[in-house]
Amino acid sequence: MLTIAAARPAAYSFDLSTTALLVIDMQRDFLEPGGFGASLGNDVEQLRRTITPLAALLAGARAAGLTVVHTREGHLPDLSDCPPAKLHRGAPSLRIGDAGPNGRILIRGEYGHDIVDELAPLPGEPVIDKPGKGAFYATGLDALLTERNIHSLLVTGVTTEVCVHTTVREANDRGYECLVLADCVGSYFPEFQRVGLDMIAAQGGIFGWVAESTDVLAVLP
Ligand code: C5J
Repeated sequence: MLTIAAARPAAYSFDLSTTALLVIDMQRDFLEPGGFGASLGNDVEQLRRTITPLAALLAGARAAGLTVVHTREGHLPDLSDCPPAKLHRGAPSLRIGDAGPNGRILIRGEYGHDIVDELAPLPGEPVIDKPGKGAFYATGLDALLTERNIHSLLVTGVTTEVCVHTTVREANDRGYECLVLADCVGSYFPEFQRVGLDMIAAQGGIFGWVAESTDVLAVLP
């Protein structure tokens, strides 16, 4: 067992063989100009600070032999898996499926839908394509983790209050113990980043635990 004493609200213990590093939606569509995040009026620079610590954590996790799972939010080219409520919401400059500088917005197979170069999955690392915010909804993630006897998740990615939160809540309800790495999750809104992390660790860890990636790297073999 490895233990992160500095985790809040209390120490977090995990076993390498039953833990996965989950990397949520580190896609160009959220982290680079011209994508879905920018089309909603967001400053993508707010998310880009996660790339360097996450790349270091990814390298450490791979070296330690941890299971690594990536996710991508996006839709089929015919949008048949995109509910109208999602497609028509708000007033983005480009909607899901529209042509943007990185290809069609949030469409599987397009350049913008893929993961940023710095965090590219290695061959053999599962990549879960998901149509929703939560990584468990309409995907094979739960089955994949169950098959590998994984019950602890080190959670990273974007955005903190949307896909990270939704996934952590889904995971918590399914019995997974989630440690969210604060420096490896990002929000377009600094106040949501702070409150989003506080909400996870509040009330005795109502959804999980929070720590820094350096805390994990310090205990990995
Ligand atoms: C959003 C996500 N923010 N990956 N998606 O729409 O958090």
